[in-house]
Order: sequence, then structure tokens, then C-alpha cells
Amino acid sequence: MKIKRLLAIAFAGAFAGVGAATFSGTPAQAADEKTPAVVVEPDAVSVPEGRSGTFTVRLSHQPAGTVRIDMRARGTGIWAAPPVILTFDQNTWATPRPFTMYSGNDADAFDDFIVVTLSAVGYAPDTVTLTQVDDD
Ligand SMILES: [Ca+2]
Ligand SMILES: [Ca+2]
Repeated sequence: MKIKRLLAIAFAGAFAGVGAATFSGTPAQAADEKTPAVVVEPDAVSVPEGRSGTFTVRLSHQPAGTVRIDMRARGTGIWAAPPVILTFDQNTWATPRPFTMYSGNDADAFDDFIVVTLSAVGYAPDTVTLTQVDDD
């Protein structure tokens, strides 16, 4: 599929930089899980044009301190996200945190998509693919 134009995305700078988090390396409550990872669910979200879609983020293992989630996005079309920086700590790491992204109205009839990679220091990254359901 041909990508018609470059991504235009408004992240308000929220995802810039790298988190300086520490991680104990020892699973506290999930000893049967393997590598510590960022867990994003579901893997894919359909977003009607002009509407928003939501996925959740949590950590697989308890951190030693505050962990900041770094988000990077690649794709096509117009997307926006709130200027929110997700962080997890010893108490909140296991609770799925919703994150909503908005699909902007565009003049084309192309189902744009965006792949968001969420990472954190000491954790394997995870991705979610949001696909715009174009209404033109
Ligand atoms: Ca459209
Ligand atoms: Ca479109």
C-alpha cells in the first residue's frame, strides 16, 4: 500500500526524551513472566475518522522506582494525543492505564494508520497499531 503523505502528529512534546528510571530486575509478583516488558493492550485498535481510540499500558514487573513511558509513533495521516507523560511506580505498575489517541478528519479516503511504540528503561517495548476507519 502506497503511503500518500508524511505523518502529521501533534504529541505536544510529551514523548520527547528518555526516562531515567531504575528497575530492580526482580519480578515481584509475576515470577512466571519472562523479560520485564511494557504491556500494551490490545495490539490493534480501529479508530473512526474524527473520533478517538483507546489502548491501555502497564508494566509486567514491579519497578524499583518511578518508570517513565517513552512513546514513539510512525505512520500516516493526522493523529493527536494528549500531552500526558505516563509514569508507573511500585504501587501503580500493574494497573492498566488508558491512553487515548485522536484520528483527525482528513480529505482523503485512505485508512491511515499509526504504530505507537511504548518503551521504558529496563523494559522490553511493546507496540499498538491504530488504524483510521476513513469516512470519505
Ligand atoms: Ca478522510
Ligand atoms: Ca484518511
